[in-house]
Amino acid sequence: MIKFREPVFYRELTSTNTFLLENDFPDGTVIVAESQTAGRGRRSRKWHSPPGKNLYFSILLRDPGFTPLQVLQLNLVTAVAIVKALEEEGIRASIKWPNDILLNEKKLGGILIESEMESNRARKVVIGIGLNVNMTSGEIPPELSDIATSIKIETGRETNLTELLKNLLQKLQLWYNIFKQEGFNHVKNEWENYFSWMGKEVVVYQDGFSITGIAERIDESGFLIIRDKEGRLHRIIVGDVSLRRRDVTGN
Ligand code: BT5
Repeated sequence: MIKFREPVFYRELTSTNTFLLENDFPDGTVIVAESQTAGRGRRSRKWHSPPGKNLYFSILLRDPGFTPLQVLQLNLVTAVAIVKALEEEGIRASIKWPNDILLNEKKLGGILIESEMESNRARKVVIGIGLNVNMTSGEIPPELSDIATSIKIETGRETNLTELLKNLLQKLQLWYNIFKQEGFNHVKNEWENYFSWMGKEVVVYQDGFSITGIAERIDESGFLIIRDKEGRLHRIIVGDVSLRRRDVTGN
């Protein structure tokens, strides 16, 4: 049974993920920062983390016993919990495989999971979540203005950060326990309900080459299955998926 501790708040950290990775906190620790000076995405990309407006937090799981595949699946579990929490706030977000949270096709949030493995089992897993909440369009740097959004920008509504965090942590704890006790299959069905690109044409960029096809489903491991023009199925393990700006009929 996974149980989180009461969140610990910091005014500023380099990165909530780094802070948990570099220190020796107990299982279930939740670290929240008002701002991050070196917020990170995957592959050393930057996470824009201005003060006071958004949520930046990380959760530590010690010896959860997860295999490398389960650590990957944790991305999808986390995404389901986030969209479920948002749904309760009246916000219908969707998921871009594997780890982006979208609202009206723009990026509302991201997930960064980092782990320390030993003999194929996770000794330490840090789940980092960044969610754009009350940030206005003027607070989004120009290079992100086409791709990023916030709850405030999309709904015009101000959200109470503490309440939202509480809701998110409840849902995350619930879904980690469902995942741990009942396995990924339970999460998979939920995940597919929120995958906005299901049945759409996508381009997958991977190590310098790309595959175009229809996003059909995710398999029992959580990998994305796409079907190309020749009808061949491709199983996508990691990579950036981006949707083509035209639908499948070419309109
Ligand atoms: C992610 O990476 O989407 C994972 C982001 C995780 C951030 C959290 S905040 C708390 C914890 N502590 C950390 O240091 N990190 C985690 P990736 O899929 O690599 O996407 C990164 C890309 O998203 C960047 O290259 C930008 O294009 C874009 N981006 C950066 N900041 C953004 C923001 N605030 N909102 C939307 N998009 C953003």
